[in-house]
Amino acid sequence: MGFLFNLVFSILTKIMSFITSRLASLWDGYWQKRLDSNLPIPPKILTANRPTQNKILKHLSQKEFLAQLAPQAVKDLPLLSFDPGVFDNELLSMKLYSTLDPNNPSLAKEPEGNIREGTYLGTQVALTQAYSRIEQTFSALLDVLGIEPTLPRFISLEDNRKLYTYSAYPKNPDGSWAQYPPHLEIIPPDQARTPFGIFNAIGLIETQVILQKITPDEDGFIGKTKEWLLEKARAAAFGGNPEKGITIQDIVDYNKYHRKIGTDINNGGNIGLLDDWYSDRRFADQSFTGTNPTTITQASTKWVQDFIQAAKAGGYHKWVITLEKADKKSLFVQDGSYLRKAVGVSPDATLSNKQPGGDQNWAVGAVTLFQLHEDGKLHPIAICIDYKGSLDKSITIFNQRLSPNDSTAGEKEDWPWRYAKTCAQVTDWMRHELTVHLCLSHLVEESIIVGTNRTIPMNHPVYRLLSPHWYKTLSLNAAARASLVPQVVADIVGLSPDQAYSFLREGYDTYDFVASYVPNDLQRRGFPDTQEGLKHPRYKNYPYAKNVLALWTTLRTYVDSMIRVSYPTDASVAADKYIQDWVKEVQTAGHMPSFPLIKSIESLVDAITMCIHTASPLHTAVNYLQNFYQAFVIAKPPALCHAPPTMREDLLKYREYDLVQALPINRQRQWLLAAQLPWLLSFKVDDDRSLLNYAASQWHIYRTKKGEAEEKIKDASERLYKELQGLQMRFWENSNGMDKGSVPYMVLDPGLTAVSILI
Ligand SMILES: *[C@@H]1O[C@H](CO)[C@@H](O)[C@H](O)[C@H]1NC(C)=O
Ligand SMILES: CC(=O)N[C@H]1CO[C@H](CO)[C@@H](O)[C@@H]1O
Ligand SMILES: [Fe+2]
Repeated sequence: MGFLFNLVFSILTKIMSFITSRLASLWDGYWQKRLDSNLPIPPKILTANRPTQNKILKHLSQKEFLAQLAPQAVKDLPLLSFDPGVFDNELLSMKLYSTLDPNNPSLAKEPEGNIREGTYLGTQVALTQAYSRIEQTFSALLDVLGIEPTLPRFISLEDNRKLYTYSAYPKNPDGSWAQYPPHLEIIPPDQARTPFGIFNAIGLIETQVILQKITPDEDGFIGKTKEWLLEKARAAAFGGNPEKGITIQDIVDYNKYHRKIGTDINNGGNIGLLDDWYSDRRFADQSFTGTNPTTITQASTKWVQDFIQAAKAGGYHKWVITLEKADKKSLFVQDGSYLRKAVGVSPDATLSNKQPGGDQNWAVGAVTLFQLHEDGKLHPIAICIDYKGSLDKSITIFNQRLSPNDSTAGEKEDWPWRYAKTCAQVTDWMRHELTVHLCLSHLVEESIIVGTNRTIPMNHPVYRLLSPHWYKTLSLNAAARASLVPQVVADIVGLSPDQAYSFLREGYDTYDFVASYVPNDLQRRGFPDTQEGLKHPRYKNYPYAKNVLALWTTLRTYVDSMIRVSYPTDASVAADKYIQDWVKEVQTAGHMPSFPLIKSIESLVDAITMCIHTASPLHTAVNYLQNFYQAFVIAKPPALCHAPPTMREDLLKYREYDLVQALPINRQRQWLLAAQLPWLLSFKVDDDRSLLNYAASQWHIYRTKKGEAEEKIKDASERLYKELQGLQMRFWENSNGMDKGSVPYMVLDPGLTAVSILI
């Protein structure tokens, strides 16, 4: 009996495993199916690591999460190390490194390698390496100047003031507008006395040569992909459907098989792999958990009235009734209406840009009205596609779906509405990349770094508390200013370079340091400023708010303990000459009048917490999801590729063809740059540069030190580690607490949160 049972059981097991393996190979076969034999073969590494929709949407189980969680006790965390030479080696092997004669920079030899013949992967690698090269050039340059030295040096405050000067702002000495907010001026007045002249030339030539190489011209790159696209267009034309051309589905399919290697926290997955990437739900969710979860704001009474008026004018009777009945507190906006003012043009100006050799792009300042329902679902109600001074002078359309519970069946084919959502994404692309990310995170931090270096000695407690959060920021920003913005961003947005710089300045000039403290910021945007308040189910899909507030509280507690080691009383803060100079310097030379007066422990702790928040949690939230939300370019394009409609009636007639025309679908260079930028900037932070590892490292340094102050620092570091480790678990819960089918939100996990702005 037992024998028979065993036999039957073993046969059944064999059959089962045969079926499973057949199924698996069928499944594999399905995924490995080539899209088109004309296309380049995706690199193996990509084929092996292809996140599916299910994988992307899967939250780790508690068991899985616990298995990879950092140890509870700081002493159990192994410290890791880091290898910066990797990219250099790859760059050398690709022969993309230009050879320069330091005595005569004009004798630059072009790199031997040429990306034109390169494969898709080659292009990715090359851009990364080029970027890394540029960044390293600036590091080396700053190193020579004594700024961000490879090995720490002690430099007196007096010398520091000579080294660190602010760039002119808001105008240059010649009267022209400054391009960027006040930043480190790296051209010393007397170039002859320093090796800077040569380094500067090298840096710039290298930057330009490499960027030219890796930004292929129209005929250059990914030959087979281009042929495939053209073939598609031709086939469609000859097949009698010329107006169809390439469809959005083609791009979706293409994205399945041809993506970049996963180097980010989502393993290379992107929103285009979700079947409903274009839906209202995914659109709305991005205001809460996308790359820019920081600007959704409760609608003012004026906005509500204006939109009700627009609903009446457009004949959307159901919306008029719904909006009049709605709790006004449930209405939120993403308000891009300030765009034209910010770039310095009149309310009815056309915003368009064509760089030499590039294509024409258009920019829009869209305003989106949302309703946040009691069950936590955020629903887009209406979109003004481009605000021109008032809603009645602009085009506004309303969603056909009144509630998030309405059927989603018609969403895919609702082309006018999809076009409007695309406009909103274009606006948010600019606002996110240029304002929130570059200006309010990278450049605000830099301005404070320069002010600190100019006023606070290196052995001062404030300097020691802040400097670990400034690792790499200055050289990285210098690289971004020299290359990324003028040579990449300028080419892909619908603003002229001057308009883009004006937009940056506006971001800086309207920045309010104190109002941006996390609790203040939540409050001013109409959200609760306590964990208790955020527990309401209404906020279940806004884990960014909960996580960033928790990090604020934790960091603030830590800063408070650290500051109290050196400052026993408010009077001791008020009497500290360096702190007082610091405030004055940032307010005046740094042109940040909202930087607070600091006369008490509280105000000092708040200001320092804000500096760390900006460098660490804020930057992490707005930086590391770029690949996921932007590499699939049509989901969030940087510009429109066709002029927006001027009449509402025209928009209402839009078909797929009109949307396709507005997307950079047939513009390879633009597509490549728009996909590369987020890919490049989303490289997952090295473990040893995380906030968690920072706490652990500091504890390791202080663990054996004796002395009252040292012990306090050791304890504060241990507490910080412990709290951050606890937050890992809470953030996992917050992520799981979202509605079913949400994209997990773990970007602020303290083990993934970068300690500084380093990319
Ligand atoms: C959607 O449906 C659910 C379940 O029936 C309900 O609880 C919720 O209130 C509805 N939401 C809206 C906004 O109508
Ligand atoms: C000499 C000096 O104080 N330099 C510091 C200025 O700020 C940068 C940014 O963190 C530090 O890395 C430097 O050490
Ligand atoms: Fe960044």
